[in-house]
Amino acid sequence: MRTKVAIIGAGPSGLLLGQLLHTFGVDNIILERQTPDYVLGRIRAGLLEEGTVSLLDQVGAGARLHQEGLVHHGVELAFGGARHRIDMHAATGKTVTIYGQTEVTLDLMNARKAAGLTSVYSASDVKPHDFDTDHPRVTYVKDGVSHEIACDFIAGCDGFHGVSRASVPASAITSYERVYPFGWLGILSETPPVSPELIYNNHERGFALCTMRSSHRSRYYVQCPLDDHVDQWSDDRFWDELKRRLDQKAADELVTGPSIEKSIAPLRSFVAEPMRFGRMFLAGDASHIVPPTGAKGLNLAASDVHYLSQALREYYDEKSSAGLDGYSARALARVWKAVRFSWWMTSMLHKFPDEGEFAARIQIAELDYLVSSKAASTSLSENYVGLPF
Ligand code: RFL
Ligand code: PHB
Repeated sequence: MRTKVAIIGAGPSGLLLGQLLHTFGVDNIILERQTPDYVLGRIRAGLLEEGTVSLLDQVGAGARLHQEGLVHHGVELAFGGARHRIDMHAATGKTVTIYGQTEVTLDLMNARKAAGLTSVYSASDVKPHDFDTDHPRVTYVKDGVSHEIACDFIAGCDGFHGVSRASVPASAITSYERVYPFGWLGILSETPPVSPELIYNNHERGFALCTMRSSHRSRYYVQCPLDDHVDQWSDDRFWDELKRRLDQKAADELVTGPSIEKSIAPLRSFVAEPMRFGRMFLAGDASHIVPPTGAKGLNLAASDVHYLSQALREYYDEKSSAGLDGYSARALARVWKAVRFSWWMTSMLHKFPDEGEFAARIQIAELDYLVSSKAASTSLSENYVGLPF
């Protein structure tokens, strides 16, 4: 088999890259380790920046998003028992859209199917080869049979635990990492959201986030110890802990119900540099991870593949390698700003087990400044709605 771009991973970055390349006439094949149902079952991100929405529009995968997505103009910060609204739209003229990653993935899968592009699911032992030469290849095994794809370029869109970054010699890559001493326990429930906009809560018992997937489906998170297991968290225990971390009005209005999903995610900031190794390019979680506090992970995956697809279009249409040569620096400049924002939001909103009352008071002072200063709340808004790309 031969293709121009072999894409490893059918998460949001691989699928969106595949569709963008298709609109530019660049053929591509996607290799994915899991089944489509497994990929669709991963409940993750829920908040899209305008830039991400316009990329989905650009590839013809935005129709359902515009029908079902919830457009938010503001966000709430709760601390010291009170809630404070930040009007992001007034500050920036921009909004964010609540639309689940599962739905984004499904829409992109359907667009790929409609375009008749090749995806190989349940591909095992996927390996990139010879990306330091002009003739890269990817090998994989499907149903016990070995296959090889010859290509011009490889796109490593295979997430944090993928094979692409792991195939690069250690001497060629530098990693930067911060691991946080807590996780997020999240549940999904078929209940109306407690409030029309998201509420980020700083509380002495720990952080809590009220978010949603639709007008009748809620998503809530509470900060929990890293070594907690979901089995220790009955639904009743979760709702009780969440209520204790909310302001009185939200606690009174919270509608509880059985969870339909419950999981714990560790929090990490991670960046691997560079994002290009010869003819292999990394994008999305394969090259960087942010804690979910700023809702940036999926949106960074989208800006990476935007830059990469532009560079590949330039290569094929204009015979210029300038975009490919500049990809890593261009993507990383945006990545690091989102890494900074997500780290800052995480630091300001969570209870750090090894830090005392001084750190807690500094957090409250910062939050108080944020909601009372136009400059500070504009800065938060600019980052939250997404820096331009
Ligand atoms: P993904 O989604 O991990 O997809 C990678 C794909 O590659 C496949 N794969 C392989 N395929 C073949 N061979 C191999 N050897 C392979 N190894 C792996 C995997 O099966 C998978 O299908 O990475 P991608 O595409 O870069 O997308 C990144 C996003 O999924 C991620 O950044 C977000 O989910 C992060 N995130 C959030 N991002 C936001 O923008 N807004 C949010 O509100 C938000 N909330 C979240 C989040 C992530 C969370 N968790 C659990 C990590 C909330 C949570 C709780
Ligand atoms: C979500 O809806 O799952 C979500 C929203 C905002 C975040 C993190 C997660 O910061």
